[in-house]
This record gives sequence, C-alpha cells and structure tokens, in this order.
Amino acid sequence: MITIALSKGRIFDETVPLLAAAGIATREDAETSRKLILTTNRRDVRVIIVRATDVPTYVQYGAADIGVAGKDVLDEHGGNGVYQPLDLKIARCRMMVAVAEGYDYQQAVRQGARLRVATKYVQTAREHFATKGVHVDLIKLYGSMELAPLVGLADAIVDLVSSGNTLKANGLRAVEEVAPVSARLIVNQASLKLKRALVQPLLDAFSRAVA
Ligand code: PRT
Ligand code: MG
Repeated sequence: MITIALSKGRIFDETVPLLAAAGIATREDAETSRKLILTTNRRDVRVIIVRATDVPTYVQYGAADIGVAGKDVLDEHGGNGVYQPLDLKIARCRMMVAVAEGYDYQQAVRQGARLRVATKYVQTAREHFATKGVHVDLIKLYGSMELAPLVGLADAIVDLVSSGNTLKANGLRAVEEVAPVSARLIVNQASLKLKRALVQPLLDAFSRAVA
C-alpha cells in the first residue's frame, strides 16, 4: 500500500491531473467529501488529506510515503527525512517582500534602518534578509499578513504573491522577490528503498507528466 499526502485546494486540484497520468483517480473529491482518507481506483494506493504545512511531517515520519508540498512549506519545515526528487511546476507563485504604498523600502534599506517584518515564513525571511545584510526584527503571524503594515504592526511583510490582487486590494506593493515557489513531490526516504517497486513507477509517471 502507498499513501499519498495532499492538501485541499490548489495542491489537490493541480495534483489530480498528475495522478490521472499515473493511472490513479480518487473515488471521492477532497472538496466535497469530509473524509480524510480517500480511496482510489487502485487497491494499493490511497490519498490522505492534511493541512498544507503538515504534508512534510506526514512524509518525514512515514505516515505517508509520498506527498505534494509547496517549496515555501518545505523550506520552513527544513526537509528532514524527505527526499525531493521532482519539481511538479504546479501551484506556482513568488515569495515577495511587500510594503505599504507610501513606504520607501529602498531608502530604509540604504539607511541601514532596522525593519520590522511580519511573516508566516520566519526561516525563509531570516535567511533572505541575512543574505542581503538587512537588519530585521521578525514577527511571526499565521495569516492575513497583508494587514500588518496597515495597522503599524510591521514595516514590511514576506508573503506569497500570485496575481498580486491581494496586495493591491490592501494598498501594498511588492518591492523585492525572495524566491520563486512551486510545489514539489516529496518521498519518505525509507519508502523509496523498501517500497521501490510501487513508488518508482509513480515517480516515473509524474516526471513524464511534468515534462
Ligand atoms: O489555506 P490554509 O491555511 O489551509 O493553508 P495554506 O494557505 O498553506 O494552503 P493553500 O492551499 O492556500 O496553499 C498551498 C500552497 O499553494 C502554498 O504552500 C504555496 O506553495 C502555493 N500557492 C500558490 C499559494 C499561492 N499560490 C497564493 N497565492 N499559497 C497561498 N497564496 C495566497 C497568499 O498567501 C496570499 O494571501 O494567496 C494570496 C495572494 O494571492 P494573489 O493572487 O492575490 O496574489
Ligand atoms: Mg491558504
């Protein structure tokens, strides 16, 4: 039996065609079903539905053999115990630094100001600003980062941007790219060795579908 960990929403939606290319279809839809374990057309493959940020943890501990997780999530998790063989090129977006319309980010950086940065992605942000030599105080948030600069909690945020509509709707603008982001296939390292006969054909089908 192989267990595949996915999260609801864009990861599930964009992984369905890749699963189809590997001859796998879930019997229920993650969006409408309340079940957390979905059976598939294959007796030896099942899908579990977990929070996006929990996918690497399930795979790390072998509760799932395979998972799909954003690079943003993997970077924060650290990637311990998981093998990342494939960029699936789905759920694409960019990790960006953003500030309020009227805030002069470049000047603050030039002046060597100490910036307050609110983000869900503390590790990623710490590394980015350290590389740039910008001094920051990081404030951990769990969502709605766009609000922080508007109410004086932070000078800047680090968040994912795809269309840019959320920033725009809140009077913010992106000032710097931290990294491009896409979802990766991850595999438990023990599963890759012990279940190779089941796992390898899946990896091959996924890479053919991506190419
Ligand atoms: O929503 P929940 O709290 O359950 O978890 P989650 O937000 O981690 O999951 P989900 O499904 O929203 O995101 C899963 C993965 O999709 C992320 O880990 C990213 O790798 C990827 N992804 C791609 C995105 C986006 N695009 C994206 N735009 N994740 C989030 N967003 C958010 C962003 O944080 C911001 O609030 O969408 C908003 C910006 O969108 P635009 O289009 O207005 O720019
Ligand atoms: Mg979300």
